[in-house]
Amino acid sequence: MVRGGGSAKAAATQGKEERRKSDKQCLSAKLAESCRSNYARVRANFGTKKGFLVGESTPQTEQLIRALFQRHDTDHNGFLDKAEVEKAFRELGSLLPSYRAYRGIKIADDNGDGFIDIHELQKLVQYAKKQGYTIT
Ligand SMILES: [Ca+2]
Ligand SMILES: [Ca+2]
Repeated sequence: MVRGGGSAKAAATQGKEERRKSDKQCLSAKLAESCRSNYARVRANFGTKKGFLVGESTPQTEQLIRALFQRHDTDHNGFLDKAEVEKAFRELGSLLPSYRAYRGIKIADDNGDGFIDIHELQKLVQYAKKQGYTIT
């Protein structure tokens, strides 16, 4: 019996499904080794495409950093205070989050009230980007 192209397609779909499942496991279980190699493979694939090279800054990086800062407005008052900025830098992997928060606010806080509002956020994002923080 000759197998048609249909079964090959079905197999491919199944493979995709499995991959999606394993991604979900990575997120929920945070269980390391197999997931890490999974991500490494995905990243290696992306690495060959322009714009996904490590260290290259993309608009996407900027958006992700911005989103991260916005997520750290934990009291949802529309401003980032120093503690919130500090937590954001810590999540970015900063070794000196307190110092980064101090510097970042000093640079970005145009009206000098000690808080970062939505208009000042762009400067803070630029500062973070300049320090080489990236989100993958
Ligand atoms: Ca806040
Ligand atoms: Ca301000």
